[in-house]
Amino acid sequence: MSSSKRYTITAALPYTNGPIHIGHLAGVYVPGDIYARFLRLKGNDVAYICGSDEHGVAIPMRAKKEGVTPQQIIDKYHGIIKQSFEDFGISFDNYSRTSAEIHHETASEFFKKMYEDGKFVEEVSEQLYDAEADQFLADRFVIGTCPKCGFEESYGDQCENCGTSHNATDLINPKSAITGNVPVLKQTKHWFLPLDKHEAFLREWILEGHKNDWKSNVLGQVKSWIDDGLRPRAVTRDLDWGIPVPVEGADGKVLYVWFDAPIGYISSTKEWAAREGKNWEDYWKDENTKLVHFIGKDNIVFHCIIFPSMLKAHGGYILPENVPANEFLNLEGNKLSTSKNWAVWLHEYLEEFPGQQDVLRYTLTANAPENKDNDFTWKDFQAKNNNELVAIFGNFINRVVVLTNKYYNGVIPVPGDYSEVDEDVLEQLKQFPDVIAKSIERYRFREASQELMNLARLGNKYLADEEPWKVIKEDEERVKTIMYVALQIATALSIVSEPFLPFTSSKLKSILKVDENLSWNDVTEKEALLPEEHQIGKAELLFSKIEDKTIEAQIQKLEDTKKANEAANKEVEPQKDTIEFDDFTKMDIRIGTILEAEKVAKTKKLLKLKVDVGIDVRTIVSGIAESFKPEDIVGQQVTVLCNLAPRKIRGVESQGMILMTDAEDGSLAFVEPQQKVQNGGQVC
Ligand code: B3M
Ligand code: ZN
Repeated sequence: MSSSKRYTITAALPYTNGPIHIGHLAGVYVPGDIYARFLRLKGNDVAYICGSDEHGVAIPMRAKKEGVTPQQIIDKYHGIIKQSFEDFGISFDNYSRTSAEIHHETASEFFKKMYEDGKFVEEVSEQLYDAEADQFLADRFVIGTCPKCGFEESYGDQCENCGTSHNATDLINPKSAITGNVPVLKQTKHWFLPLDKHEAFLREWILEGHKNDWKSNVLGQVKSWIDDGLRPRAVTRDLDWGIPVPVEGADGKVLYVWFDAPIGYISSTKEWAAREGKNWEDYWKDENTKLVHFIGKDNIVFHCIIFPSMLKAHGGYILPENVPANEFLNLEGNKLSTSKNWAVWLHEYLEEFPGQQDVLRYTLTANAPENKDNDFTWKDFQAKNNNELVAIFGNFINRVVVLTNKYYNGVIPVPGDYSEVDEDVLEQLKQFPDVIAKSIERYRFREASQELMNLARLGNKYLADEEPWKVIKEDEERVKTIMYVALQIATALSIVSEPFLPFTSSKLKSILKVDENLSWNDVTEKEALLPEEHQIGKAELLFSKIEDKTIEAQIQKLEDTKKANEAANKEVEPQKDTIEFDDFTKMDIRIGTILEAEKVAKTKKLLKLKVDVGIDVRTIVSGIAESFKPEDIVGQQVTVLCNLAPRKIRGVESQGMILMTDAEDGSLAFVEPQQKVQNGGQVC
């Protein structure tokens, strides 16, 4: 890749219906950031563009769920998302939002030009309608069976299971997501993008033109859609949340979110260019500019088929050079899910692991789902940190800085003659920038991150083999050369780590007091990255070991989430067989108070309780140890079935039963009186 080109890099606009989680980061934002940072380091003109996707049915649905307005939802999550990206070092040149005026204008103009050029098909057709909700059903307002893969929870516009995109009327057994009703058909007018008319162009441009440089997972999906036959897609909706359709006869209709959102890349670029005194058209209309879209696989159809067809139909725009879509990241073996809260949320990670952004960046890159779905586990996160970042990268740097300060007060020594090993190590060092660059240029960020770690391994092994701490006793001149070589490797690491580990790179550059003008190419071209007599700073740890208890706490947090999900989705038990009143009167149910509680030895679930039931104080064994600590429930008022025949449980005679129920978070809850009741109070 020759230098000083112009790049427009876009990252999928996150819906503002929830926070960012590690799946978004691994799939889209970290790879996009590595690519943007690398291209800047190589001297290119880069615009890394993103923003919040604030229209679409997902927003009013979330608003309804939280009992607030859609505007309150987008303001809440736009703020959380924007801040968390900044704090995580995602170096967007602009992060806008599709509720911004500039976007409404840009998307409206885009639609109007296509409309006036006759690029849409205007059609009155029968669409799904929920009479009770008085709402046409599109996108996430309707759930049904995907006509392509049979997934039974496909949305009206897209199936998250197979990624395919369809019209709501294609769904099998559709159901309203608002009322659960079976929708009826009702006539309404919409404007359709005739994708079928773009088939020849798409085949030529992608399946021929990019068959050698686009990822196989992307080409595979695009080919299957084209081969299945492209059909006209409605680009307007009967909704009150979105950008009003800017033509006559479109009252009550808005642009389909997947029509307006990709145009959000353009409006965000315009917003940035105006602020920076640049010409936005250089980034979207100049054939020399390279446009690259970073997305997850569920967005391939929109970025490879629909948006390029829009750009082509509108005219005057460049088309994407590449769309290196990633597959999905799972979490501890389960699919990440915003709705089920099964996720590691970025804003929570930043709070719980302060200053450790790069640990997550590195782990998500080293395990990125680049060609197949992959799994994030907290154990692996700990291993990547402790065994690679701490034990290799951090250990090497710490030795170099500590020894340079110890032997030379931090002043770079003048080296003597190089040994063969020195020559070889310095020769290998010069190869790394190109090796890493080639992987990045081919969107192989996992591979690139391992080459970065190999550079740290080279330094670590060189020091371990040369053992300056031993040689210093008999050959001080030799140690000067060893430390000089090691310092060149450390400086190289500070430069080539920047795309992957920006926080570490910055810290390391300040420890070594590296010249900010040192570039990526200098690592290969310059003889000395740190000149003799240069003064470095004091040692600071770059990474710290992550202890088991920290990881166990995160795993427990997920376990608790899982229990809460199961409880929230638990089917209500059907009613038991009818009993006679006399059957009920046989039960003697009283209010009692727990006086003592202790664990039953060698059991996980059992507590042995002393309970004052008014009649007497008795021993009752209860399976509540996983929900309560003994010391926390002394004094708790409880409901007790007193005349249950006594029975021995793990050697303890239990005289009665404490009545319990399932709490929302999946734990157990006492059935306790609404106010203090005298022990022995009868329940009837
Ligand atoms: N808002 C993200 C998603 O489908 C979607 C991307 C828009 S990029 C223009 O999860
Ligand atoms: Zn499907």
